[in-house]
Amino acid sequence: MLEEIVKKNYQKGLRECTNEEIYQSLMEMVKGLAEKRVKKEPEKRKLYYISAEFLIGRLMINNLINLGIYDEIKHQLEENGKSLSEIEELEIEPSLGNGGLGRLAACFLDSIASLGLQGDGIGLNYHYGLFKQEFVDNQQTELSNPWIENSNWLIRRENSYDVPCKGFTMKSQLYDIAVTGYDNRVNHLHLFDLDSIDESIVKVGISFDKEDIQRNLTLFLYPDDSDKNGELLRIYQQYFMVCNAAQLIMEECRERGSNLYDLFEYAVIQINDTHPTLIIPELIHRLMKEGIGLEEAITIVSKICVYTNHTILAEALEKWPLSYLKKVVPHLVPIIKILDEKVRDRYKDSHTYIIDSKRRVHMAHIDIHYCYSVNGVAHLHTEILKTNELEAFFRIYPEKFNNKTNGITFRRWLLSCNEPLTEFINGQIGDKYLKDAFELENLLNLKGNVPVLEELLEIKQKSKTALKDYLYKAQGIELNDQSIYDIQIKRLHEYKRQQMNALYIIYKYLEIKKGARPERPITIIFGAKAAPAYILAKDIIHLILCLQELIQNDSEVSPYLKVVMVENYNVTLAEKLIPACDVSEQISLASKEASGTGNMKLMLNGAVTLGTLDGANVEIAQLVGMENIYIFGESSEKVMKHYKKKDYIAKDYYEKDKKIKELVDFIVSDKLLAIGQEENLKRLHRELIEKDWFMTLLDLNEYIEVKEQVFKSYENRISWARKMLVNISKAGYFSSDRTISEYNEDIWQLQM
Ligand code: 26V
Repeated sequence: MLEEIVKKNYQKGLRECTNEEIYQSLMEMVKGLAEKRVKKEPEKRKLYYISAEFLIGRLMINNLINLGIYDEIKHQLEENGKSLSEIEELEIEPSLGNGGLGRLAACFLDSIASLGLQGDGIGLNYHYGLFKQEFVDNQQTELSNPWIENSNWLIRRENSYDVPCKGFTMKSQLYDIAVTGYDNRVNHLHLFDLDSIDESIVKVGISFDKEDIQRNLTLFLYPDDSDKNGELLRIYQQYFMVCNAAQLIMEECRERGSNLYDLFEYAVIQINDTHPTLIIPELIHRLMKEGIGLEEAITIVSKICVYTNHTILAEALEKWPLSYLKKVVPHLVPIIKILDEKVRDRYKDSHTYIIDSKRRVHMAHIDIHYCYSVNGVAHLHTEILKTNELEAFFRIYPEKFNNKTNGITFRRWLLSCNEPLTEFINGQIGDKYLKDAFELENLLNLKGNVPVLEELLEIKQKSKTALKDYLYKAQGIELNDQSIYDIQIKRLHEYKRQQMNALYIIYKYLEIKKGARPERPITIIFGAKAAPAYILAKDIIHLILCLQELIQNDSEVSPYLKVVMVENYNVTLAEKLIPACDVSEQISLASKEASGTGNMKLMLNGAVTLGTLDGANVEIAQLVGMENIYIFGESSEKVMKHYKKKDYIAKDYYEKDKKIKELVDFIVSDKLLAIGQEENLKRLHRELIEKDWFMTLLDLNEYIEVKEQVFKSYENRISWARKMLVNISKAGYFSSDRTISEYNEDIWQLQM
């Protein structure tokens, strides 16, 4: 079939084609195959997963695997002297997400289709997505990241809707991306775009006129919201997304036979964090326009909307000033006020009000009152929601709260990114685990089999060498593949504590300077983007890059320690880094990481976790047992107590502990100041002593101690391989197929 398409397009054979021509033709073929698999007669009830982010990554290999033609195509290309992996490199990944939340949405779409459920995603078609990161003078700079330019996976549809805002009306244009299920149905990701978008208004880097909504709306994901215009633009984006979603959903449900009063039989809307929350007043508004009374409209909407909370960080819980909403969507304001009044009539506790005393609208409160399900994303996270952050709501609606521990799709995070490990597993236990991930537990029978454990070590070594080759080619980075790869890859945020890892590096550097060399060289790898307006996060990147340079140029230390911060960390890079990882850094301050999903991907690929009892790490620890994970740090309960009592004083740790003082002061040592910027380094130094809101110094000593233990136990290779094996075999629980089955059973109730 590929041959035919190539012939039609270029009048020549596969062998004569360039990789670019083959790539184009493969894409055409896959798009065609996928569309053929879309079910013509849909079931009644359908899921709509609305999210501001879908971090889908490259799609070619994933689609070939899911359509069951990967081996065939790979072989066919090889026969013609072509390499599928080289062709894959032509694909530019759309960066339609920041991190975990967006990637989770993408894994979920894969599992929904793979389980044969009828469910589409709805989001925005950002032309430049999240910024592209480059390092200049050891600082992060941001560039735009065009991905739609050449060939892409978008399919232009007929759908176009009016989106009325105060003073003007915008017109949308719908694009779809096929979501292929593994050996199953095909669903769609609907991405709405603005038909009057104008890419030419982007000037240098990622700057543009934030007030020119009718030309800028879908240019970037989460444009910098550090000022009022940035915040308004985000509200416009959110409204544009939900206004289109509401129209599409109502249109589709009517086509399937709904009279709108019975909407719950036709639709369930999963609200992914609070970004799509305006769908609630928007739907009420539209139902009322159809002649349905207010009370009835509220009841209908409350029967179809469900909400997932992904964070308890106060600064990330959206609260929009009512005045901003009046400026953007005045027609929704009376409805929001009514929703608030109904709450005030029923409940005394002012913590549950939608509009607070400062006239700010708490988006999560709209969701919790007017959705029929509220879920957290890991056991600990849900418990904290119930007993702390959302306690007042849990008292009113205990029946709404439930937990859905996150998961990852094994199609991408094992089959597609780690072929050697996939083959090893298939060889040992067959491939039943592809449909039932718990089957991976059969690997446990091999715990005592030394040759098998040795084979596992060889596979890891191969992936480490592959990463070394890739990073050299792609970024000119030189790795020692005989060193331990210790990896921390995630958004840059103080609560994730990359700065604690940096302080470990300082510790190790000083130790080596004193003559205490590690048994084996250590490579500490970071991948992280900092939000453009998040100054401290950028200071932390600066510190890491300065350490990288310092150590690189110090011949006493560089043979034993290397620091690498990869540029522009994204899904594509994650797929290369994860199979190669030995030690997985999951070191957030306990209670702050809602779940984490990188922790699951790394475990599945045979990395051993070094982490705190936070998010899903807690469940990983329970599954693998304490002998197969390295846990350190203050418990979430104690951390929360510190916050309540306000009794964590960073300065005390700094002043009373000579070692801590030495490490922290190194940030502003002559050596680092000679490399980096005084302003950044001094600010970070001051912050760690004067504030340290995420309690880095609290856990620092224990972190260093346990990390040293990790490196020591790495030297017992067979015992380490056993830990790897246990981690892989227990990862089945974290398949997103399991997560989605739970969502479906407990919340969505769609036909399988
Ligand atoms: C958003 C923002 C936006 C404004 C500035 C600061 C800030 C800080 C954090 C966030 C996080 C938004 C929600 C989010 O991405 N949560 C992540 O969701 C993942 C999937 O459930 C989960 O694994 C991560 O633990 C959680 O952080």
